[in-house]
Amino acid sequence: MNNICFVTGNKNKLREVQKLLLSHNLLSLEDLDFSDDIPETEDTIEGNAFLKADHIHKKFGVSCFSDDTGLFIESLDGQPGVMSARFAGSNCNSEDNISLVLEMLSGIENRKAFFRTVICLIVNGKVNYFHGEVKGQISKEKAGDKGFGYDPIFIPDGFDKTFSEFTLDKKNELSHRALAVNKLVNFLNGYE
Ligand code: ITT
Repeated sequence: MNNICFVTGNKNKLREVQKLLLSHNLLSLEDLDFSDDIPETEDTIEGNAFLKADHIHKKFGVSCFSDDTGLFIESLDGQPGVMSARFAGSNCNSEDNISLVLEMLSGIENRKAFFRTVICLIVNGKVNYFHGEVKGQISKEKAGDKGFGYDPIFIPDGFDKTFSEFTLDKKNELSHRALAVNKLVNFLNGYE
């Protein structure tokens, strides 16, 4: 298996993963000429990761994997969690989501949070999951212009700057996604 499709419509995720998965020829959804929306209707990130990979595996018969990621904030009872993409409403963007988080945390001292990524891999109908988590804090205001999504307000433990102030390579040294992708790479390297 040399070709593997990364089932994502998110170009930033694709850029991060392309730098980590060098042993295989990574196909994008564009390469498959697929641009439909795959509804994420499950109530867990594992469930949504499965829906995305299963859709493409069934439609094209290719080996593929998806990534579903959530930001879980302790003092918001784990929100936005599985709702991370649509936290501020169905047509919202990352700016809206960030504004809502900062508003909900206004005046709250406990700003602990973690990012969690679940990768769902499907090869020949067999399903495998790989997880990655990184703990940190939600900053009081946005900082940085790199990264995407909630990166401008997430400060990983052990650092004093947000993921948006990290280079892509530095984020890839410690992020939730990198931890999960490294497990995927180990699995794929032992596969053939
Ligand atoms: P695909 O489902 O097509 O892969 P998506 O952007 O919808 O792309 P998710 O459902 O996994 O991906 O993302 C949930 C939300 O979390 C979304 O708002 C992302 O911008 C955000 N997010 C995901 N990974 C992130 C990361 O590494 N840093 C910051 N925010 C992230």
